Amino acid sequence: MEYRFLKVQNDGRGILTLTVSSPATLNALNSEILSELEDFVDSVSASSARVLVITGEGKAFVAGADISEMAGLDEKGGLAFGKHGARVFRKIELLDIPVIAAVNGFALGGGCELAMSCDIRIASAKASFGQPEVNLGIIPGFSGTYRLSKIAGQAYAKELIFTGRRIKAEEAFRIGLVSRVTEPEALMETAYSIAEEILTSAPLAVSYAKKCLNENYDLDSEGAIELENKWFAKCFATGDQKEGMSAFLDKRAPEFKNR
Ligand code: CO8
Repeated sequence: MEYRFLKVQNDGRGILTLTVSSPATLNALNSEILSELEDFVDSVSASSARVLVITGEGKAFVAGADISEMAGLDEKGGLAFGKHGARVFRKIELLDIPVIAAVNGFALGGGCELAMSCDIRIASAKASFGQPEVNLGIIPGFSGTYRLSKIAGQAYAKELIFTGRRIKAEEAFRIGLVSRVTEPEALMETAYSIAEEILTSAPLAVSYAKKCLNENYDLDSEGAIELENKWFAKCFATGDQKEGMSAFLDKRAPEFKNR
């Protein structure tokens, strides 16, 4: 499908790149972009892609939800808009394949929430993050209160959300919001080098690891340990486990078949 606000690039080897592209409004997410994003994420689920990289065009990753669209909403409209974004971001989080946010610039409000729905976040030294919603009379509405608390701890999330303060990439790194900070020109190369490393791993094992990590996020220790036992055991029903271990013992490179 052709998109108005999304650019999709397929390297032909399993790495997809999605660029949110509405630079005149710093890639702010309106309903139309969210619908395109949802359609794209659904298509990724049905594809043979192995890694998805998400970035933004120009000086922003995504500068938030579209304030001009939100300005006219009433309570019912706010609920619908919030649910739309939260649903799309949850779909990203639940994709079977790893998703890397390559944060090139402003990741504010819904933009920070989009990044937090990705599995891995890396940032350009020029990037900045924040949940400035209180400055507009609202609170984060695309699951930011939940995910930021989980990622950075509730005290930090409360400080960031109550103040609406914008933080630089280095601070985002210090609090664990991103796992690497790169020179701006090295951002995409770094994202692709992580993606390349993932491509050498057994695809099903990566997908089981993601499911396990996602599912144990909300469990207590007993539940999380039991869940890991379940996913670990399931690996032994795959051809990739047989191949991975045979290849190691035969001292050759594995040829994973994703089954
Ligand atoms: N929505 C709509 N338009 C935007 C947005 C946005 N979030 N951000 C920037 N723009 C537009 C500007 O209005 C401007 O348009 P124009 O050229 O027509 O005046 C253009 O983008 C360029 O922006 P600036 O001139 O402001 O660029 P600067 O480099 O000077 O500043 C900033 C960049 C600091 C990013 C600044 O644009 C800014 O503060 N933007 C708003 C950031 C923000 O508050 N984001 C959070 C929005 S709220 C949100 O995301 C809630 C998510 C959950 C929603 C749930 C709903 C129920």
